[in-house]
Amino acid sequence: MALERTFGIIKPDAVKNGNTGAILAMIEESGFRTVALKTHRIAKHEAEAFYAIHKERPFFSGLVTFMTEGPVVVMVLERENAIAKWREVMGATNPANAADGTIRKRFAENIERNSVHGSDAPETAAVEIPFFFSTAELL
Ligand code: FUP
Repeated sequence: MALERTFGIIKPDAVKNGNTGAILAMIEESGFRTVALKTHRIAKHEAEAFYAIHKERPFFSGLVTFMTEGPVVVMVLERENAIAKWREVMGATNPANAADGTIRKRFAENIERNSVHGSDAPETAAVEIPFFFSTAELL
């Protein structure tokens, strides 16, 4: 199977709580190569654009406030079947439903402050990767 790339974020709750290193270790132990990785402070207009698909949802403004409250780590991860595998390692959106051994089960506070983001399909990854990374950063 061919290598695939996905996009991930270590969200403000996890960075603030000092869980960045543990999450990166879980990523590497799961066989991903980090193609690109950097810290970033997401601006309000960036969060609104990134989550535009949710703009009519009741949680949208809280989500934007949360994603802009502190620094995040944005990253591009590569392995076979990367998109599905990263979603598996992350666990369910709501940590109450996340499987044992997943990042969200271990670190997430609740459905909003849920520690990590991952692209949910190839079309999403194709938009999310260039949202945060230039071509030169991905060489
Ligand atoms: P996921 O792909 O697992 O990140 O989940 P969604 O795309 O459904 O939701 C994106 C983000 O919106 C979640 F990570 C957290 C937030 N959210 C809420 O705050 N409340 C909800 O009820 C659903 C999602």
